[in-house]
Order: sequence, then structure tokens, then C-alpha cells
Amino acid sequence: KNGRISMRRFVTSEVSEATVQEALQRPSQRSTEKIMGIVNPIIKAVREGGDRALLDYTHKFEKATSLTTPVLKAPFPEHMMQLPQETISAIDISFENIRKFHAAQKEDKPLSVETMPGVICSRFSRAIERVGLYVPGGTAVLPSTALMLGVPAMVAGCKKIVLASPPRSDGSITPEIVYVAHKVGAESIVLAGGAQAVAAMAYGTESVTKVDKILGPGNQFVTAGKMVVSNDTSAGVSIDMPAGPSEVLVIADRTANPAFVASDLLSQAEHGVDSQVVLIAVDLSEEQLQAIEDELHAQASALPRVDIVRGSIEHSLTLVTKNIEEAMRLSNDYAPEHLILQVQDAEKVATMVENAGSVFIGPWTPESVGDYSAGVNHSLPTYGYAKQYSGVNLGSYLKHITSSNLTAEGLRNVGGAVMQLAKVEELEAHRRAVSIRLAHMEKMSA
Ligand code: HSO
Ligand code: ZN
Repeated sequence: KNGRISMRRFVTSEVSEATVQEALQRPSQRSTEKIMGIVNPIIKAVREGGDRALLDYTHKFEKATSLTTPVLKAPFPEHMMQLPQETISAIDISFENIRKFHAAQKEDKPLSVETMPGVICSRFSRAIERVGLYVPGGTAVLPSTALMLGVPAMVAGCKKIVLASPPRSDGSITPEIVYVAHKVGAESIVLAGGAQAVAAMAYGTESVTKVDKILGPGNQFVTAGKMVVSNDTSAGVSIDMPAGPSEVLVIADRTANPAFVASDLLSQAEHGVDSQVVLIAVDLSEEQLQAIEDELHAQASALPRVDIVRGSIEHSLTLVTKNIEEAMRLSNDYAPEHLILQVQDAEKVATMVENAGSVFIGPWTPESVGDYSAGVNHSLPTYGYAKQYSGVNLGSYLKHITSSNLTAEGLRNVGGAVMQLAKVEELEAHRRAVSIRLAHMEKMSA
């Protein structure tokens, strides 16, 4: 329990590629079958029993037995968002930076292309009308997650923003979350967590507004709940992305400050015992590796959450590579949620990134700035899903709608291709929808 806090270490040139790959395997999640066995009945109960079932679960799981209504409707009472001035300004600064960065993701005008003379294809976007934003409870309160999910919803123009977060055992909700809900213009806060909160937002209850999309991180029950409801066509709800434990991969070379490197590894490690922490050390000497390990132990020992850190550091590792190319190859293969580059010419190295949720460039950019206040989103793909998913962004709250608009000339230009393909597919009505118009044009001009 009091032993040295240290990571396993592999020098890639001294072990097989298989060993490296094995070491980089994420620990497998608890069997989905078992989780589904718990989650499915909860979802069914809330879908059928509405508020009553939702409240029962909150009484049971959150121990919030005094809670008599599962929803807090806006306008939220002042006394529920009383906060120290420092916290208010910190939230306000972060809110503004996140707002700016996500507002910049708006297209200034619908895109429009004339693919052939008279054939105009356009695309415009509309906000998803109702979104449900899940803000996890658990070992830490996360008002920053409310910001990361709520601000882009506000910027996108979603008409109904519903927040859900498990209440404390006295039935209350952290004032920081209420304040953020107020700032983003949320219509309500669902005082519930887990799969029951997800089900309530997916199907709606007497007092919970049904939503069109559910976003936000959560534990395995929340994630499983999101998968179930998004697969139920009768719910008509989509989700942001699959979620797993949070991760960071730090690439450090000889120019990196060992104390900075250790502090970044630890800020991820303190999230939870299942957090993934990987260090790729590029051509570091034994002394430099030792310096990082000493820092890691010393800094970790002084942390309030040292027990959680111990748990996550246990399954974390250092890979020592020969050069930055090898490091980037391993990183792209791992596809980390967060990638921190503490290397020479970090900006140039960033151009080599193929797979990552969010990248933190250079010595003055700890992940924490992105977690809270820089403006980038912290709701990111984990578990290797950075290979095919983007983190939450403005587009997560929009649908893109396309339109075509042809002139008579346009139809004359493209009609031949359409009719020929319709013929190939033996869809005569398709072909005639064009030929009937072309014939009409001819008649008119005759
Ligand atoms: N690093 C977490 C986000 C977070 N950090 C919230 C602090 N609070 C996942 O990206
Ligand atoms: Zn974090």
C-alpha cells in the first residue's frame, strides 16, 4: 500500500513487437452481457413506469430518499447556485473560451456548388431540437463536463437542453452544475444518474422531456444504457459515441521537463483506477527516465487522491523508443483520447498525428487547460475510438441537410446520366421522371 508508485517500463528495441502491442492493450471492460443484464430491466422499468420508477432508482442508487420530484425546471432558484466569486469567474472565463471556439466552428453560409451548368447542390445545417446532456457524478463533481456539453448545444441553437446528473444523497445538486445549466439556457435538470437517467431522457416521462440525442460520458451503466436506447428504433434517439475510461499518452524527449511530464501523467491517473496512462520516452537516458519516475512518485505521494493514482499507475507503462517517428507510430496505433507532446518542435510533430481525440502541444500546455478552460472540448473518444470518432464539437449538435435545385438547362445536362443509370437498375419510373420533363421542355420550345 505504501510502496513506490511506478510504471512498468519497456525498451521497444529490447522486446518483441508483440510484447509492445500486448503492453498497450487496454484492459478489457467488464462483460457487456453482465452489464446488459442489469441495465435492460432498468430501462424497461423507466420506460413503463416513468417518474415513479425513476425516483425509486434514485432513492435506491443515490440514497436520495428525500427527493420527491425527479426534475428541476428552469428558471433555477438563485439559492441553488450560490457560489464563491472565484468559482463564478472561473466558470465565466471557461464558458466564454468554450463558446468562442465552438462558435468559430459554425459555417458562415450554407455551402453551394454548381456541379454542372444549372445543377446546384447545397448543404445547410439545423440544430438538433432536443438534447440530453449527461453529467456524471461519482468520485468527483464535474461542472466542467456540463460546460463542455452545454455550451456547444447553446451555440448550435438547440431549442431544448436537458441536463441529467445524479443528485447527492440529500437530494441536492451541486450549485456549480445548476449555475452552468442556467448559463447555457437549459430547460431542466434531471436529478438522476445511470441507465435510469438515460432511459428517462430517451423515452420521456411525466416530467422528463424526451430528447433526440443523448451526449456525455459516464460509467459502464450509462454507456450501456446509451447503447440500448440508441438501438431501440421506437425511442428515436441517437448518442454521441461509445465511451470507456479516460486516457492520456505523453510523448517526451530530452527537452521535456520531468516534473511537467509527471504532473500530466498524474492529472489523468487521478480520474479513476481504470484510467490509462502511457508515457513514450524518446531516446531518454537512464538518468532522465529515473528523474521522471522520481517526480512521479514524489508528486503522487502528495496527492489527496493518491489511492486512486496507485490503482491507475499499476496498469500504466513507459515505452522507450529510439526516435520520434517510432513514438508517433505507436501513438497513432494506440489512438489516445489525449495526446501530450513535450518534445522539440512539438508543432511540427503535431502534423504527424493521425489518431487522437485532442492534442496538447509543447511545455506550456498541460491537459488540464483543455479539461477546463482553453476552449477545446474535453468530451473525447476513448478506448481507441479516436480512430473513427471525433470528440464532441458543434457538429455533434447539428444535422446537415442537402438540397438540389436544377434549371431546365441543368436537367438537360444531367438527365442523360440519370436515365441511363435508371435503365441499368431497371427502375422505369425513375427514368420517366426525367424523360417526361425533357419531353415537356421540347413541346414548350416547339
Ligand atoms: N480529463 C477528463 C475531463 C475532466 N478533467 C473533467 C477534469 N474534469 C476527460 O477528458
Ligand atoms: Zn481530466
